[in-house]
Amino acid sequence: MSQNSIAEVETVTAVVEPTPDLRRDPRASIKPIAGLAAAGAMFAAANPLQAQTPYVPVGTGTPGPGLPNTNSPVDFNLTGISGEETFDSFGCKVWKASPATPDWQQASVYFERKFYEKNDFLLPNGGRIAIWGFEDTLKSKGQNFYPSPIIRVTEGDMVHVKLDQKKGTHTIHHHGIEPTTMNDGVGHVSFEVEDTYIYQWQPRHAGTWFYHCHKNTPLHFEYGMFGLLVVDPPKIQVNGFDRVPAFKGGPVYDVEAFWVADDMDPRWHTLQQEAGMCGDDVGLNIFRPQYFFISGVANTQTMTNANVAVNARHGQKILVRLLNASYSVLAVTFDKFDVQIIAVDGHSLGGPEKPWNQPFTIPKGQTIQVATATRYDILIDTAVLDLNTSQTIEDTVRFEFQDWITRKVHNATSANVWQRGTAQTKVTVRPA
Ligand SMILES: [Cu+2]
Repeated sequence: MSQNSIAEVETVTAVVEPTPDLRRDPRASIKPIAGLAAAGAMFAAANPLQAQTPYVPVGTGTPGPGLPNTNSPVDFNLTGISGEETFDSFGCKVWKASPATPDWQQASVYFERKFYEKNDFLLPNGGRIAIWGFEDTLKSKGQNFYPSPIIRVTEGDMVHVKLDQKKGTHTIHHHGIEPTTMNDGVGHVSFEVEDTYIYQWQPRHAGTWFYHCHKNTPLHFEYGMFGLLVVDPPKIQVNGFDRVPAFKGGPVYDVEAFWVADDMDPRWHTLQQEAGMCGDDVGLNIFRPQYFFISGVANTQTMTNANVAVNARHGQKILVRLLNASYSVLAVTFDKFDVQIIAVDGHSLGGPEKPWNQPFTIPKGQTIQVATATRYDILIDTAVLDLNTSQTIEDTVRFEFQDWITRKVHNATSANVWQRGTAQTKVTVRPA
């Protein structure tokens, strides 16, 4: 285990080459950033094949079935499923266990996620902070990424995700996937994982989701226990090539980007795992973020960082998967491009499965307001934008982190850029 994430990012960089045609492949274009930790972290499962043309996303799991189901059977009398559930009887006495997965099926895709605690995460002002997250012990063992590595699967996969954790208790909630209660990772309606548990679920709808710990959720999420979860539809053939649309009947895209917004209040990163769970007041109603990140990149670096800034060519379609993992209202504005919202919270707009709704356009200069935990799938079709295709066009994208009550940008007048609740990046479209 290296001392901080910079080395880890360099490790990733060492095994991949930048894509020669500027097609954006987030997992193959990670560059180290001097003085900053964890850039590009969630795309650690580098796959050079993704540099191929045309772009075809690849799942991040390992072919199943994974491990056998050897833990002890569930005692449902001890879970929140059949037991009496009141705050006094259960609220801070959640069942802690490591049961076997009920209704076990053979997996087609297998993942491992192990709890990590990292006390020296480097901040943009040179300070250090404690973060927690999930380590992918199959694809990037020993590397502690923030946000945690992406889980990417295909509709209909039988997915197993083994949580392994050695400190306190935690869970994994695959947000929006809606598996059975025991596999939903919500401690208060089932159990918290004491040692290991294999979550089993089957995604039904392609889209952008995320996963996170659901124990003492506001705190564990703030500590960093989250990552993106992408479900792809089955491949289709376009002009003789395998392609993967955004969803069944949805657009095929050439360039894919991931923007995960997060903010950190350093005071929260000093609290204990169970702080506040038994009704004690530890100040979880007061959130004063001091640091702001897009996809693990501090706001001082997002303009140029290859894991945030997007590169495409005229005529290409760009799909941005945006998650607001911050506790602020996120305001996102494209200065030059009209963009289309084609899915919200993992649910496609339009297409054969959703004939009752439609994608909608956000004109340039108009702000997209994104609540906490919300995902927007943003399509930028450079072919329909009125651009001079012989020139390189740069669009500046502005992010504002607004206080959830006052709606003012956090620390807007701070003399320190790193402390202001703003970030910028750019989308560059070059001649084909
Ligand atoms: Cu946790």
